[in-house]
Amino acid sequence: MAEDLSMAIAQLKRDEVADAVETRAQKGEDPLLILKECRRGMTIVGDRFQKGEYFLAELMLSAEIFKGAIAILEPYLAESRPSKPLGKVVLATLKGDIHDLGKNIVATLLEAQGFEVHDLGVDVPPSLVVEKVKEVKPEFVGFSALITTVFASMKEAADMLEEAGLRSQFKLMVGGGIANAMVKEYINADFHTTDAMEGVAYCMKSTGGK
Ligand code: B12
Repeated sequence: MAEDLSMAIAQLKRDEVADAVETRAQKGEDPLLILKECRRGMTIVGDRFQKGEYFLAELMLSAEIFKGAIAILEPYLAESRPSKPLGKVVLATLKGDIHDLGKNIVATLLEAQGFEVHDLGVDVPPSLVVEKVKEVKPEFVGFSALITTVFASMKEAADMLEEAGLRSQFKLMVGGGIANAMVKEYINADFHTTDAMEGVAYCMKSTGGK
């Protein structure tokens, strides 16, 4: 069953994916597990793209199919939203990178846990992050990074935040396909992950939640 959904995404079967996600969510399956399988399918799409078996058109179609799956899952993911905000989070995919599917998932999950999320979008100039941090004074800033060319923008944003004297006021997280210990160290972040739920757990723990 799990294989089926990943493969349906990998094979770009839009209707099959939507049907499977809807049916399984309605049956009460954990939406996070369903999401994980969808993501596995996207990894296969990425591998095929890298091998030259898929082209940009297929990448774009996979993104549409994935977005459809998220739209179906969103109400299930957001079910337990508490009323009082636990803290504020500024999220961004920085200049040079337009991938946002992962960032949007993190935003949904953080909101579901009661965080106030300020999502700056994609291809965000580092100066905008600094402005937003000054304005909302978040406890967390999260960068989403999928493509290696975004390293420089993330470093620039982190340095600008440091120079503005803001860096000690929040925890910096980096997530997405290229987030690893080396990237974390390079931008002097506090936390890195390739899993949205780990990011949410980190925010919960840091704010004294479970
Ligand atoms: C879909 C896709 C696209 C779509 C994006 C649509 C969109 N709205 O996002 C489109 C078609 C636009 C696209 C374009 C390109 N893409 Co693309 N794309 C992908 C693909 C297939 C899937 C990415 C994805 O959405 N995965 C699903 C999400 C849910 O996973 P995720 O982002 O990792 O997020 C999870 C976690 O990481 C975490 N997370 C994410 N962010 C954050 C942030 C925080 C704070 C936290 C806590 C957690 C967290 O939460 C999520 C859930 O757990 C990947 C393949 C892959 N293996 O990733 C390639 C891939 C990322 N793309 C790639 C490339 C090369 C490109 C292009 C340059 C292609 C081109 N020639 O034009 C352009 C880039 C344009 C640009 N300037 O950004 C390469 C990048 C290589 C590299 N390392 O630099 C990849 C890896 C494919 C490959 N194997 O070659 N792409």
